[in-house]
Amino acid sequence: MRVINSTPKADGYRMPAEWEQHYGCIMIFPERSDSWQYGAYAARKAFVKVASAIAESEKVTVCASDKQYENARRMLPPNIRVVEMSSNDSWARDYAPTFVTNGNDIRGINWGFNAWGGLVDGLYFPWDKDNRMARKICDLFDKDMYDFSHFILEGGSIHVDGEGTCITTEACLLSEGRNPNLSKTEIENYLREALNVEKIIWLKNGIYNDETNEHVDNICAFVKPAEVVLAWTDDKNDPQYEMSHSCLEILEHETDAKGRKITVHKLKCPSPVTITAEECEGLDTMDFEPTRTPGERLAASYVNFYIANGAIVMPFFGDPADEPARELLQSLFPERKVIPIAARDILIGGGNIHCITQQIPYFAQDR
Ligand code: KQY
Repeated sequence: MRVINSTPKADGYRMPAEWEQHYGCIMIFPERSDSWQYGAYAARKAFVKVASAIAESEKVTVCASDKQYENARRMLPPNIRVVEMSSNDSWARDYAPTFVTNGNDIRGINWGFNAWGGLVDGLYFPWDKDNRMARKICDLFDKDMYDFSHFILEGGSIHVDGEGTCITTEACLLSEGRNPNLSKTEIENYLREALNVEKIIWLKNGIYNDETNEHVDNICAFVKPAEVVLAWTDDKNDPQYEMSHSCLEILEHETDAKGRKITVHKLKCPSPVTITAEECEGLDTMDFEPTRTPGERLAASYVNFYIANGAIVMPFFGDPADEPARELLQSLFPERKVIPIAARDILIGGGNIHCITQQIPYFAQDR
């Protein structure tokens, strides 16, 4: 693996949109017992369902620790590749490489990772193994790498349309724990160079109580050029109401990189999902403190879906809003089968299906 001493923009590489046909997906097998209740047993089952649904239409590689390797190999179907790789947790979107393509070759971007805020408001310590994963995965796929490790960014904090537009949130990218010495303009310049975009749309915030400092991939996602879905609620008493309305206001007054107005599809959230005492009982402590407390609201949103070549793999929460959300996504992606997965056991870890999957574009030898 070569470390490339320039930028994707300078070399004519760009981050593709998630709906573009692609090679496959990377995931990381869950294990840590302070993130995932009851020793991550139920989380592993949910991850297997997600991986299997994605593998119906593209290649899936799952990274598992030495301890979990045999278990992962046994639980995952044979068409899924399992490789041994150490990590601190299982958020492939955030610290597997962000891949860029020139239409033929692909290269990875290695962002700096500090567990969503480092010593300011990070979610665990240490994060060194996660921070090494982008390099290891570039090596695994024999792909060259752009080194942006001096810039802290997680893959879940950006969404692109593949045509020059990036959406992100101020709450996350301007947070104290990431790049406190960079101005908003400097952060924009990093995004322009790395993703090869011309326009960055800044939403103010994301989903209420989202511990990533409100990643965009939970609140708003492109579904096609100049069209997004936005997590929504009509309940004025819900703190999410103001947050979603503020995003709508921004999106309605924005255009994308090509000057198009943006169509917004409201994707109604489930009723607030909270963690139970029994689920909290199943979580180990971190630094002698409980990681969650009974009644804590989890950042549940249907926007956190994955676009596979032949499917939309979306979270279900056992809520009356599940079915309308499925119908909306099906109408937006008529060529893909929507596959709902019961996702509570993933949500307890702090994210959802988009957060645990990272996409890999096609590269020459696999076309
Ligand atoms: O991308 C994400 N949503 C990751 C959340 C990490 C939570 C750690 N408990």
